Amino acid sequence: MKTPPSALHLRDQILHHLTHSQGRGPEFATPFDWRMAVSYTVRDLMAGTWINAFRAARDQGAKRVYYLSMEFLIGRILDDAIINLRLEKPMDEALRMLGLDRQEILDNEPDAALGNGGLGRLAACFMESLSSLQCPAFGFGIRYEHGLFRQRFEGGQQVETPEDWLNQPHPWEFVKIDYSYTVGFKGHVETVDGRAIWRPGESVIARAYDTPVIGWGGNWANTLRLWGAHPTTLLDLPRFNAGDHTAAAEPEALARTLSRVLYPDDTTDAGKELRLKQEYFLTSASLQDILRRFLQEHGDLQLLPKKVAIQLNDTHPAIAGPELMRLLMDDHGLSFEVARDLARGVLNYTNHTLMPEALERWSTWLMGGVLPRHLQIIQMIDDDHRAATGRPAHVGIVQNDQVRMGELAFIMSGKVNGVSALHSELVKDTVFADLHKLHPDRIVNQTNGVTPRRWLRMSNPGLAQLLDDTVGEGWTTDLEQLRLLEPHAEDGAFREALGQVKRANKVWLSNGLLAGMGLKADPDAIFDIQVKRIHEYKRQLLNILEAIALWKRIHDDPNGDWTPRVKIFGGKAAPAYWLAKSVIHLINDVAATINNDPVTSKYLQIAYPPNYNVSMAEDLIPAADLSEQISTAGKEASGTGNMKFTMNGALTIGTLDGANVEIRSLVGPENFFLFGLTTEEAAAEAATPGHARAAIEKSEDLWAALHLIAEGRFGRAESYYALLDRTWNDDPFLVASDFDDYFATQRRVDAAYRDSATWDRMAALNIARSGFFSSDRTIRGYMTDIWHVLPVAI
Ligand code: 4GP
Repeated sequence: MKTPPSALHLRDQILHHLTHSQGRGPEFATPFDWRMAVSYTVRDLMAGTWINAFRAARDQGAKRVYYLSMEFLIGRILDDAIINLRLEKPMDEALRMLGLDRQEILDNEPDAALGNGGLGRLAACFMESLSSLQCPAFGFGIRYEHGLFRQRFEGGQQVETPEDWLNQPHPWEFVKIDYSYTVGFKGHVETVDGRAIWRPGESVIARAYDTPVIGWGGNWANTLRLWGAHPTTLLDLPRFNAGDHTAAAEPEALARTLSRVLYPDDTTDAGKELRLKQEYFLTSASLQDILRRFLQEHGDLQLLPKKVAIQLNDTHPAIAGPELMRLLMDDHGLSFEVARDLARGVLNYTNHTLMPEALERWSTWLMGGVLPRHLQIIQMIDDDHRAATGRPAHVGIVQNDQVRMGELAFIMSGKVNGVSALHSELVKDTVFADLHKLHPDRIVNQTNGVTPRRWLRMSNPGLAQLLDDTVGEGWTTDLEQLRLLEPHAEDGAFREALGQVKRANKVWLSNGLLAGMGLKADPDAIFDIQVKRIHEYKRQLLNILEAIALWKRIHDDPNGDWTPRVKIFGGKAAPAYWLAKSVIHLINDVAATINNDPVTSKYLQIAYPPNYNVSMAEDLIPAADLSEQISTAGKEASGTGNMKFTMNGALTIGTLDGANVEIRSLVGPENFFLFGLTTEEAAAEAATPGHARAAIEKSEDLWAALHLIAEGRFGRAESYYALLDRTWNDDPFLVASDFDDYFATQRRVDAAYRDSATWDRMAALNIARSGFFSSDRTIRGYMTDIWHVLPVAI
């Protein structure tokens, strides 16, 4: 652990950067200037460590990990860096000396929203754990100018606008213009002297933008390298001079489009082509960079598997198999067999979902047009695999004129992993059942985790302090030490202190909700929170229907002994997913009615703050009493939000899905509110004709809730006909079948919450038993079982 600098030193450095980096005197400086000056001051404290870490890995000839991901949902960096460098105290003091408001500085930083959901936030947690564990690694991604869209509500409906985080200087990155690679597309393949040569028809330059990721204690930093796309020729000068100014800028426009947005709508052919190009852009630039470094450090290509481990985060970078083989065969002259074995020796693939829409498929027509040489290599890989395994005809990469990226990733990987115990078994039984039979040792499990530095120490300082005072600081790097709390769960004074921490977090959140959306939320009510992407399988619909049914019951008996509750939702729907958007609309419409009902509003309120992101999660999760993890069993691969809530002392209401299964078994079934069908039962139910209608007709509460919507009690009924129709007649995610059990379990939650000693005891045990869900444990698992890499001493 490094000795942190003094407050005086920090103050002087901040003033130095204000003058010399921002060009401002203190009396003219805006919050932005101050935030930049503070960020540069903190960055200065990471740069040396960062360079030393890289040097140590190189000098020791260490094996490196490369994490390829289309998403890195980093969020804000400043506070995280302050915490990991252990600068909290001197920095607070320095800011005080300068008369600055710490929170104002932190809130000035835009979220780096370079991701959509779980997969991207997992990648960010992994980057932090890799550095904290001193595992030499690079994260490779795309420097999206706009990241994920910003969400607003208009008339209760989601409206998307571009995120503009790069519309201002980004203080954390270092541009490495010498690390620039040409990435080609289209064109044709020629054979010269028996060797294939791809002559691309278009190309762009990928340039490295590096952000150091500092680990706990400031001993090690790895690199997050984001590729920005630049034109190969800056300007078509002859055309410009001929007066055709717009056409002259075409090369620039072409390149910029590539790194402009995350998830362009790919319902059109142009959108599909752009998405495939983005995936190839990331993959090709990263592999060229990996090979360059490897050849400089080790020379002999045969050593690749000993020195390089590449992780493919979902199928998005699955073109890595053919691309690496292309580089090895076409540029380095290796044979197909040697290139294939080397590629399989370094590549591994993580599957993050069983949802069919996520297992990417590209038409051979598109693949052949954009990446003609890769399509040839994919055919060779497929033929070779068929010959080697004698597999059945329906198994393989190219089927029905489509290239199946899941199969490609599987066949080209040494290991394939799922992200929770249940999910990994389902991967074996469902999406990759045939391939698993052929390669029974390939699929392994690595249950997800989250970094306790950001998700406890940083986002919940009150709880972190209580934990430090009670069991010492050791949990920060060894989360299993939270077990030491168990005996304290029986101690009334400790429970009291824990309850006070939670209440303070709820007051903070209430103030935020009041300021942000004018909602007065009672901090003594149950704070019941569901935050995640809006998706049918995650069943926000189940949650809002429960709210309607409860509202009706309160209305029918306004003098009843109700337990006050504030239901909080957060999340975005994919722009083209209209059913999910209809659920957003419904939640907002129901909220508008319920929150304005004088009879019920002291018992039930609904808040849906727009534009859920990492920073909002950091405010919401520490304030939660109840964590909603209510997906249809068998559909959520793991979840990581569920882990964050548990660690922060929320109790879970959930199904036996994803990592909920492991959470429940670790915290103890008596400390978890379980409901709903199991994976097997859900599959059987979904296959039963008329299941939805039958379930609705059995349930008085659900029947009433659906009728209230259909009668137009919450906004215009026509807005919800499609949603209602789907719920009555189809309901593939079994909202109706699980409704009554969910409703009854929520009433058990109400009763439990009234006994605060019991509730706080359960909360304490949830925290104490959450140690398994540290991403340090997950990364150690990858290091041992998949990457075979060791930490490096410095
Ligand atoms: C998510 C899964 O939905 C979630 O269960 C899991 O915890 C997370 O990946 C990390 O493994 N999947 C995605 C996606 O975010 O885009 O498929």
